[in-house]
Amino acid sequence: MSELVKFSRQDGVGVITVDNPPVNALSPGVPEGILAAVQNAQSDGAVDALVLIGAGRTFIAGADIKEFGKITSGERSAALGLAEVILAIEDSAKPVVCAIHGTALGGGLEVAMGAHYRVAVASAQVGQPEVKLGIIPGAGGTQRLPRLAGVARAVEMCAFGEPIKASAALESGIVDRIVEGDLLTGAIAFAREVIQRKPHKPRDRNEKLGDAANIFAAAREQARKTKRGMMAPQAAIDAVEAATTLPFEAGIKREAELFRECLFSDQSKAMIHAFFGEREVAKIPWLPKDTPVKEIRKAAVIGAGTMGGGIAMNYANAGIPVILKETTQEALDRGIATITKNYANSVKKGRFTQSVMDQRMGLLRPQLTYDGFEEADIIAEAVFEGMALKKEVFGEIDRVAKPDAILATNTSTLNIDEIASTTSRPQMVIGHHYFSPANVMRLIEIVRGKETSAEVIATSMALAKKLNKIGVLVGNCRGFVGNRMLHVYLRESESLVEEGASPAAVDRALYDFGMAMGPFAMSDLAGLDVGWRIRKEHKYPPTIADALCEMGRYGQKTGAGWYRYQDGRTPTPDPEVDALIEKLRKQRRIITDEEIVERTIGALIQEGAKTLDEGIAMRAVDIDIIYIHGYGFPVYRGGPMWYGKATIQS
Ligand code: ZOZ
Ligand code: ZOZ
Ligand code: NAD
Repeated sequence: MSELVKFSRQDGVGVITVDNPPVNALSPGVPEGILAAVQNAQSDGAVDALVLIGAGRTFIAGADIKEFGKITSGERSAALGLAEVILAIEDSAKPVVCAIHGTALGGGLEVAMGAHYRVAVASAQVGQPEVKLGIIPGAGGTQRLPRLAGVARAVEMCAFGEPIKASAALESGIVDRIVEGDLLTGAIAFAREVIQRKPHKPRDRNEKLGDAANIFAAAREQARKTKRGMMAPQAAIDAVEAATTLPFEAGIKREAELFRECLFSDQSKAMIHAFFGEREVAKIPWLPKDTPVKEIRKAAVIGAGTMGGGIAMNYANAGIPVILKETTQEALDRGIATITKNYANSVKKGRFTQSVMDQRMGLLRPQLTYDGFEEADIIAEAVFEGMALKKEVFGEIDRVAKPDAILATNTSTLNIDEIASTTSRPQMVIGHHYFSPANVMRLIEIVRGKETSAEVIATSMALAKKLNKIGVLVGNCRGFVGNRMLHVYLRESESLVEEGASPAAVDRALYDFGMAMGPFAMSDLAGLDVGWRIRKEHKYPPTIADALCEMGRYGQKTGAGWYRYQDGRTPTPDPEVDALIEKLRKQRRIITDEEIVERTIGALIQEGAKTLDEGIAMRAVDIDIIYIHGYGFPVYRGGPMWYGKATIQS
């Protein structure tokens, strides 16, 4: 048996154990090992049934994603041979039971669906998350899943990629039993129960394929909206549809064609880059692995505006009690009202229950004083953007915070070292730069000052994970990485308007490029007054955005900015803005979408390269992850640096 797959016998049952840490991926050697074990078992008189299980923390979490790059570069042949291995499992004359704990994902679930039965512990999850990598299941998943779980469930899992819990898998027929107690013991007992039954091949089970009416059109429409610009979700729907129109073998062939198209696309390369990038950014090569990490049990946030409220929600969502301090009752009430509205929206959408909302609200302590700050393990400042105010606030925090508290600023652009210099402990000061809406966007730019301690950095990275965010460590300069790039991107966007484009045309071109929002809608979301303060602070030349602020148009928060907002968040072009632009613009010429994308995204890429040269960004992938998770850059383009490189190469 191969090193990665072990075989033993217990109670007349052959136990095949995949042991390929950390996630038992189907790396070279694993499919071969499973195949050999299944084949040997057919003539093994001491074995009447087989159990396939994963060692360590999980069942098989999928194909080895690192191998995909070798296939597309031609280093390896495209056939992973997995489909044949799964057929061999399915054709076994002795029943095969897969025993699932942790996650059975992608190729892992496909292997499990080749078996005659599946049992799982209650905490297990199963899924076909391939679309998140820009591909579709390529080893029969789109053909066997609808046969086990019905077409609707299969479309949902293959096209949208979210895993489901064991209980839902049981209900939909993917899993046959939930095992209480030890999984292997339960799986062997189950295998012994079914020894006398003739193994029923999943590929022959056609009874659930008939309920497909309207499912595909509705799923395609939903994917167009929620997976905008991505080819894999549509391909996954096509592949599941093939299961309902073609015999199994032809369906498998169709799936393989679609899988190849996706695998060789630029989209999947970009999304695989982002998958590994999300993990890469957590690794800070120069930070010793044994750097102590402080536990964050209590938090305090200063400022309950656009950002402070969202930051406080992040702590409450993670179960950490959080004080929220403001200067006036009115501002505090407004902040709490926004938090309440955001939570209530999520409850209304069924994201979580009212009792979860109540529990989270219960963790928030709104107040106007520094009472209780002495107990906080972290104090996060999110007051107006102005050095004088930040210094004043940090001076106050320094007096009330306990000695080992982390002092974090959410400043967008200001010098962390200058802020730290007003405290008696600059080593405890760091930037935790969140992105609007702070409760939604997953990025935290973690900005280190020249004196920030290793422990504070390590704790900040660990805290990001605890808050379900992605922390990216960057250096200190005006705007750090993300906003330094944003500055040139917004400046270029405004230049396009000055030359003749409308804000709506610029936004639409960039939305069509794949950005979650165009630059003007995004500025309205962030608050035009924030940029205004920044420009005044840094003495930048006046802009059209400044003129809008002078008219009291701060964006979503005042119901008007570059656009008008009748119902809170939906932008509508406004003749008042058109008139202002007409007055201020320098020329009027026709500007194409190509020019818009080239100039704005080009500016991002160039500035990104500078932050890299200067060592402000550690790696190009850090910039990519910052833009994907902080600014809604399309993941299927891999981030600005990846996109820039790909565009130059093509
Ligand atoms: O890691 C989490 C996860 O979600 N992994 C990805 C699961 C996935 O997408 N599976 C589907 C893969 S694609 C597929 O299977 C295609 C298919 O249908 C086969 C097609 C056959 C082709 C036929 C050709 C004709 C997971 C939930 C599993 C665990 O999360 P954690 O937070 O506990 O751990 P992570 O994410 O930090 O991961 C730990 C280390 O493992 C690496 N890794 C994870 N999944 C991997 C993988 N490496 C290779 N392949 C995978 N599938 C991960 O990068 C990380 O590594 P380090 O070095 O950063 O520690
Ligand atoms: O459109 C999505 C998106 O990602 N947009 C890009 C946002 C972005 O670029 N943010 C960065 C701004 S820059 C920044 O923050 C750095 C900084 O320092 C700036 C400082 C100076 C800037 C100068 C500018 C002049 C977005 C996530 C917003 C919405 O997603 P969808 O389009 O998919 O729509 P939904 O309706 O499905 O929303 C998803 C969840 O987000 C919630 N949400 C949306 N808008 C919100 C909001 N929550 C709070 N406040 C808002 N304004 C929405 O409710 C939903 O949550 P669930 O839980 O209910 O599903
Ligand atoms: P905001 O105007 O919405 O909120 C600031 C809040 O701070 C106000 O409610 C104000 O009353 C309060 N405040 C002022 N002085 C205070 C004090 N001494 N003590 C307590 N509260 C005080 O501004 P915002 O958009 O939330 O920005 C806050 C900070 O976050 C700024 O540094 C900004 O640059 C940064 N930031 C903003 C965004 C964004 O998109 N808006 C994104 C990232 C970072």
